Amino acid sequence: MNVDFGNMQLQPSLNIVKDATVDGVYADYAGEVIHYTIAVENTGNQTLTGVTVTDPFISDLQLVADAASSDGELDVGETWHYTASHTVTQAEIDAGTDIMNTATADSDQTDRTPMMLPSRSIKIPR
Ligand SMILES: [Ca+2]
Ligand SMILES: [Ca+2]
Repeated sequence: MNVDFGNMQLQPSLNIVKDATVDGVYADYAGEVIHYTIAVENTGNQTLTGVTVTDPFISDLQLVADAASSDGELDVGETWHYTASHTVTQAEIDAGTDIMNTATADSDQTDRTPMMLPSRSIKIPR
């Protein structure tokens, strides 16, 4: 049996968006917590499975459990949300360098080019 898919091409695609917030404009003391929200959207035309988000800088990355994520499949047009945080260290304050981190999203269907998000920086006062 032949099935004609016409010109339909499978184009798996992910988009990742991240935001970082901290009380006030700056991370200005050790122990202050930076909160991250990460959203991963299926911008292609194929259901994505095995979706992972990694960020070596933050340790408590958690998928928000909801109707969209509960089936383990990131459907076309669907967005999964993640939360994470980082507690500012004295060493980071002393270094005076903006706190940057980079999240990467991947899936079974998009394994050739993991989607990397440009670093989002939190300023440390100088
Ligand atoms: Ca602050
Ligand atoms: Ca789903």
